[in-house]
Amino acid sequence: MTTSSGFRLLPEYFDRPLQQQLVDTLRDLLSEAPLFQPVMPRTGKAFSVRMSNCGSLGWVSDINGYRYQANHPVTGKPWPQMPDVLRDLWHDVAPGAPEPEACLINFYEPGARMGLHQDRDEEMFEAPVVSVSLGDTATFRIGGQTRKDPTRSMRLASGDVVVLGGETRLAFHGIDRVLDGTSTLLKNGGRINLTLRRVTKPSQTS
Ligand code: MD6
Ligand code: FE
Repeated sequence: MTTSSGFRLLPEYFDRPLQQQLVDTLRDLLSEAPLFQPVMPRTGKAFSVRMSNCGSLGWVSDINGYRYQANHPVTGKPWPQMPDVLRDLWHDVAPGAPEPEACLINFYEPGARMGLHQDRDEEMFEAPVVSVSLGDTATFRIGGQTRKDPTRSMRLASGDVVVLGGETRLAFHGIDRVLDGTSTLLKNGGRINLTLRRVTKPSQTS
């Protein structure tokens, strides 16, 4: 077993009934904070995924750059609270880490992908990034800390949890493809990925 600081893939961490509950929770949450269409900084090219967030901070990308902000870019409202089931997951797989502040919700329609990237818009990298996959299986690629490092691929199925911690916290990773029709969890198919992060440094006094 790998240590809590490195890379971990926890297959079917959430069983089917829990996945279903999570989807129901997300449906309510997305009616409050609808999916929006992010675009790349500078070029304005649309991402192939749509996004939303929950928690005190949400990750957004627009023509001006990538950043965390407290409000939904379209509705202007604060992001909905992070559900307890996701906080519980965080504390289970990242024991001792400060509270998670952001949960990015990515929705992949069939055909959507996510280019190789690092998660590095946070102010601290000591806490891991924890992800949950729901719906259709995806091909996930992960490499090293530079774009040129060799990569390996693995499938992420519904209910799987990935932890990028330690030396893999800044590893390049992405989604090559989503395998259409591999899950019946989402009525209209597609895939949801949730990524939980600590964004700010915890205050020294607390
Ligand atoms: C995805 N995941 O699974 C994209 N980032 O759709 C990520 O970008 C990711 O799975 C940080 C940590 C784990 C991840
Ligand atoms: Fe990522």
